[in-house]
Amino acid sequence: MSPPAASFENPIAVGIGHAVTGKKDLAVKPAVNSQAKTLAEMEDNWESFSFAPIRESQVSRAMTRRYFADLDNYAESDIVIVGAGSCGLSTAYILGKKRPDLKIAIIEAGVAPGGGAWLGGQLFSAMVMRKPADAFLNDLGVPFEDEGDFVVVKHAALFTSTLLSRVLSLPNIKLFNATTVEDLITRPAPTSADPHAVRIAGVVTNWTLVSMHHDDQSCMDPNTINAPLVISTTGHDGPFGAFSVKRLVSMQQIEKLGGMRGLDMRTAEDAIVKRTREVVKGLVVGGMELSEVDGANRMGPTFGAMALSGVKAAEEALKIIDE
Ligand code: 48N
Repeated sequence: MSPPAASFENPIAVGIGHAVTGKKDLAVKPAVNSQAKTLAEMEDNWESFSFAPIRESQVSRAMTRRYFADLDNYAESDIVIVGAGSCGLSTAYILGKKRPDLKIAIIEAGVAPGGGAWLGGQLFSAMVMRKPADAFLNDLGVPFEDEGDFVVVKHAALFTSTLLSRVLSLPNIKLFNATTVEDLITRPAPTSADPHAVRIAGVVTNWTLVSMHHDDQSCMDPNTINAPLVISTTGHDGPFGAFSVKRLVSMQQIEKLGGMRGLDMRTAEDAIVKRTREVVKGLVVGGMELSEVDGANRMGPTFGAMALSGVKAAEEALKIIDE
């Protein structure tokens, strides 16, 4: 008989015997705090060092209970953000701060969120943002060097890790990483112009490794999250880039993609921020995914438009949610 289930209240399961071996497990003594209370107390004291006792099942339960409680809680979300790159995270940061009453799920295909914002460009580390995006950095508390018309964050990872930590510390936001949105939930929303029009009503998800292998496996059915509003910021790059807008074309909700144009920093960033919007009912698109919709130019290694597209996407979302 396996040991009684541990619980959040009583984090200790006492081993009472192993069904398989029949041996009496050593009772896991009630956890005691390890001797040291501060790092200083540990120094030069390693021979007497020990961690508090643990049982492997406690670790499993500590992880799985929380994960599945989150899945249950966010199965009905107020907003789903697809893609945790610089635009998606900026959107989440603004929304999560402004509206602690909203339940926001972020779905990120990569194990590591952040998208293309861990490096400034190519393999260089400094991140450039053109003014007035420095206002976002000030709000976030990220230091930068002022170069007149633009500012430079000494390492892109400083921006992305700060933004990520702010977002993940918000109680109304849950990040599901290593998870892909592989389809959109739709509801009929016919209009006089299009009797087949739909509105987006949530997302269809799967483990990313599963989403990448539908061609060589079958019947790996997905999971779902219902939400009245989806904000798609899936970028233009990578295995799933521009996912949602490509799906809108295949569902015949938009006729065709404009296709991202060549690099022109001077026009690209203004266009992306200004055009961040609800592309079809229930779906706001921001960041570089938008360049694929409208045929906007790309801007290359300057990130102000990603941050401010996130600010605009949050604003558009609140207009829709509060309609
Ligand atoms: O960083 P990205 O790719 O996208 P954005 O729009 O947040 O930022 C774009 C920016 O990094 C640039 O491309 C810069 C400015 N360069 C421009 C240029 O001209 O070259 O983040 C998108 C995130 C990624 O983390 C993907 O893994 C994720 O979205 N993603 C998805 N997550 C879940 N489900 C999906 N279907 C999906 N598709 C992409």
